[in-house]
Amino acid sequence: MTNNNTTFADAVLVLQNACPGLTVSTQPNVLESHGRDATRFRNPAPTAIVFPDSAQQVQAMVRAAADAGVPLVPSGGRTGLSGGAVAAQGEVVVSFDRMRKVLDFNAVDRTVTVEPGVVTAAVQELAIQNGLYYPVSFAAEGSSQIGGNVATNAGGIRVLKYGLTRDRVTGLKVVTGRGDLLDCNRGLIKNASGYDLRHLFIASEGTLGLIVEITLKLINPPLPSRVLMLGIESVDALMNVFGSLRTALELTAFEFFSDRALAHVRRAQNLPQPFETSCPFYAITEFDCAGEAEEQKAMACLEACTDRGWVQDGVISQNDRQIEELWRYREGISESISHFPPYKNDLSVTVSRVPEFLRRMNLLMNDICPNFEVVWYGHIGDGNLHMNILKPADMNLREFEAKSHEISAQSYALTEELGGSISAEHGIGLLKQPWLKRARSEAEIQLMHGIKNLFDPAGILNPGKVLQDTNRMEKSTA
Ligand code: S2G
Ligand code: ZN
Repeated sequence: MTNNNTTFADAVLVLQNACPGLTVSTQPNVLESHGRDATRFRNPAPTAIVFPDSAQQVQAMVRAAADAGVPLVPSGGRTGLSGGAVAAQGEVVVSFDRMRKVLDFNAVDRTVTVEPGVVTAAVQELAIQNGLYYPVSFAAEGSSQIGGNVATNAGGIRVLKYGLTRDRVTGLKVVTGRGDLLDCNRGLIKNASGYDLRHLFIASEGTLGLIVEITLKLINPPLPSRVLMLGIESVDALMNVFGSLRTALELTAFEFFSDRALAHVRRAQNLPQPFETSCPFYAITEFDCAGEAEEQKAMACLEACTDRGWVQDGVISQNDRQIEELWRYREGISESISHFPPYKNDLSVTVSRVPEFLRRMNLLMNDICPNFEVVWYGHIGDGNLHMNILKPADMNLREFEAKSHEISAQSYALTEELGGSISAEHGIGLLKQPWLKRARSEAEIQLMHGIKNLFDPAGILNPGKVLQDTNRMEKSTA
């Protein structure tokens, strides 16, 4: 039921009446595909999927939904990893698949303005076609949508040099839960006219407003780069190599993964052993290499790291094809373990705390869940580590989630002790909502509820995501 006893089926009529021409689907296969994201811990159960084709349709629809108390779940490329786009309680899913227009490219401002349904890779391609570069890059970029990237502040592999999606957004049009259309910052570089509301909506996961237009700042194309893949003996050695390379070179990325991650991605993608030596850890790093000078610096640094025993073995790319081949070892990991499925922990600490965090978390995992396979990979360069617990084949999903939840009670307490976050880039969504208090103080959570009530007084925007839904409490499993 909605707030005022409108049944969800009637609710769809309410939306259609308010929004003539609105495309609606209740086809079972569409309800299934569009009622979820990339997570598999909740079964999709939306009432309908609506496909608005303009900001005006979104506005009319949100106003009607707010009046009738119809919960709306925004949905982009459905690549999310925290259940943020899952509709498991009869909500109406708002898909942006029909809002895929590139509205403007400005060569002087070096900006592109797009609708939320434009795929990330299409923005990257458009930048290249205009002699520029959109630097946010990650494995799902071929299907994720820009609106979802902004809603979760997507990071990816080159945050070390280029920052996150937030750093690229210069303008944002958003329909709030009141149905107001806000035009935040209007593409300006400087604008000191009060609170920058743009930054409230970025990473709000569709709980404060529905993003209907984004202006993104593009940059000069990167210098030619080279990629090193290195076999590393220990966590301390990994951090020593990172420190040495970032001192000697301009790094764009410094990623790591464990030997287990390598085994999974090699099996799934039929990749050869990268080099002769097998090691507990592997690093993949990319650096600007305009010519001979940088290459020599890289080789000298590598030699020094090898002499110190930090690097056991390694390979350097000789051409663009090899750059792509080496990145496959890192970018293919997520896909290679998705079938288990994994219970994903997207954790971050300050870079200086990575060694202690990795060491203590590994000891904790060995102690409390020695029979679970834990696969590590992630972005050492920005302190974001992905700890994936794989579901054992003989354990059912519910039991696995319950056991993983018990593990989280301890792993998130350790993360909190080290001043870290229980969600670095995937968002809180639905699945991490019970653990929000591990990353944010009670005072902050209360303020977030106040902000939520201000922008979405009817509580219809993605209820139960990020914050506990005060209207329709999902039983708290914390
Ligand atoms: C990564 C992608 C999703 C995952 O590979 O850096 O953020 O599997 C992830 O965690
Ligand atoms: Zn990541």
